[in-house]
Amino acid sequence: DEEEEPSHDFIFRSKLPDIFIPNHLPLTDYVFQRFSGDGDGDSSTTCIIDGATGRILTYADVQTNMRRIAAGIHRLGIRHGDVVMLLLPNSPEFALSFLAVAYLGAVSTTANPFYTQPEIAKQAKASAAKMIITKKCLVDKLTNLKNDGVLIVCLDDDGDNGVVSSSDDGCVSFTELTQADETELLKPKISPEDTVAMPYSSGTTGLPKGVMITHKGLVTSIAQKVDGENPNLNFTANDVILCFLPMFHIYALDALMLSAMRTGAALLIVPRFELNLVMELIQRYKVTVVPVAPPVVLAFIKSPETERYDLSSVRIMLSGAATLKKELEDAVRLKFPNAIFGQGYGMTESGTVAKSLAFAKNPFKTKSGACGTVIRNAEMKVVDTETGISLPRNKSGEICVRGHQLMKGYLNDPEATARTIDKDGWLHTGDIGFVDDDDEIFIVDRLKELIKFKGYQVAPAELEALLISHPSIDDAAVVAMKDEVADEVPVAFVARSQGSQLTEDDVKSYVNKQVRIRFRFFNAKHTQDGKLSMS
Ligand code: 4UV
Repeated sequence: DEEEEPSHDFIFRSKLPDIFIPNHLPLTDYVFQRFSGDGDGDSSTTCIIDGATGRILTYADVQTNMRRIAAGIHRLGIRHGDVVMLLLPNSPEFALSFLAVAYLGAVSTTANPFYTQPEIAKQAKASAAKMIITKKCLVDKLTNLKNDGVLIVCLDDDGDNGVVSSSDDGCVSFTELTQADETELLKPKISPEDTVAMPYSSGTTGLPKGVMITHKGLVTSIAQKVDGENPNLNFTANDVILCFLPMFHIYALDALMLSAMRTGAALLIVPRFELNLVMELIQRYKVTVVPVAPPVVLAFIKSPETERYDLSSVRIMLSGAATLKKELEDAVRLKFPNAIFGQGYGMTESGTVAKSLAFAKNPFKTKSGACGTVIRNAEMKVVDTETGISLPRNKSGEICVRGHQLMKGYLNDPEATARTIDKDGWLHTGDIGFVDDDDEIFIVDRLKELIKFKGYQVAPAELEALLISHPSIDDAAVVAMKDEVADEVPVAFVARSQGSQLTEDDVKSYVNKQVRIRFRFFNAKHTQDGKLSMS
């Protein structure tokens, strides 16, 4: 017992019992399990609503498209284990491409469509992507990669216009994929340990790395939320789940898109967050689930326009990806009279770590400011950051998590993998927090370098490396500064080389050619002990 044997780890678990998780299945078999054989799903129900056009895809449409696109990319030479980059804004095509690549046993590396040309090239090369699925308006950023032999598949900017044309810019039209003959492709053999998704994350330190998420890992993560008699996150076939959070990021991919499909819910896909458009869509489609990140919560709170829309259909609002202040949580509740509000806590490397039990089918009472309770079929401990010894309830330390949902490791980086997942299988999150008497988790600080700008990752090491590469910069240090809107913003301390007249604007324009990161700037100088201080 944890109280009597302090020499043993204090291990925290969900209040929900463990369940059977069919994580031997390939991801797409698992996700559409209810729609196959004697499953109880009705394939004629809505799976995807395209918020941009109103187009609807049923569960039957999505599975047919998935198999056709899989056959199409197979015909273009993509095989089991090959990497395909998805460089797409939120769209039905993002979902279909991801599913098709998974169905084929290949790997999707997802990238932010706002990335600059060098950022895309870096990820495409590091992941050895053989194909990039993207939109016409982004193709210009891919010229060099195309010249290096990467296949570019391109969606028309207005979506799929049904015209097959291998356009003269050397890109394959996406329509060619959706019109492929699915019977050409034999169902590929997939092992649960095969990588299916490879988003990039800097983790606890250093530069962004490919996070190898397996079929088994994703199936486990989805099941931990939405499976069982009393699911932790009770999505049902009657739900309309709004998705403006970026689908290239683990939060939307795992906890929204795939979890929605597993339960037979409808996913309303929106390309980007625009407050009034989002409220209009909530009203029009009677949206029941609104997943957000803290800056969106703030936008709702500050807007007087919320009064103009009928938001009464919303029964769940969940926030994640960054710290949400208790006051914001309390304030946003008032805007959604019928919604249960709660948080989720996760990480690219581990999928969902915690979810509020207020979202369970048979819900529990929860507290404002908590980021959930550890998901079922998993273990959590909190360790002293100096000694590594595990701590009891109400004591803050580094949060560690263990279970089949964790990543397999970082691509080509066994050292970084070993630093993150220890020999006993514990993933060290780099987050500081505690578990209270009711099993609720509170995050109070961050041990790792990572900066979270509006919930997006900014790796200080990346920005520092770039700054130092400037001939007139001697040294640079990047840290996080608290910000009301963005949660955190990166701040760079820059030491100019002697005699340099370099201005703040020079530095910003140099950086912005390379990365999309916006940051604040301070002049700095070296102190005698070799550290940087403000000048
Ligand atoms: O790697 P990443 O960018 O990943 C995320 C994932 C968020 C998810 C995932 C699945 C869910 O079901 C869900 O609800 C949310 O953000 O960044 C990971 C780091 O972001 C911080 C924390 O420092 C993580 O290590 N973070 C994520 N969620 C929270 C958070 C939160 N609720 N409160 C405070 N910090």
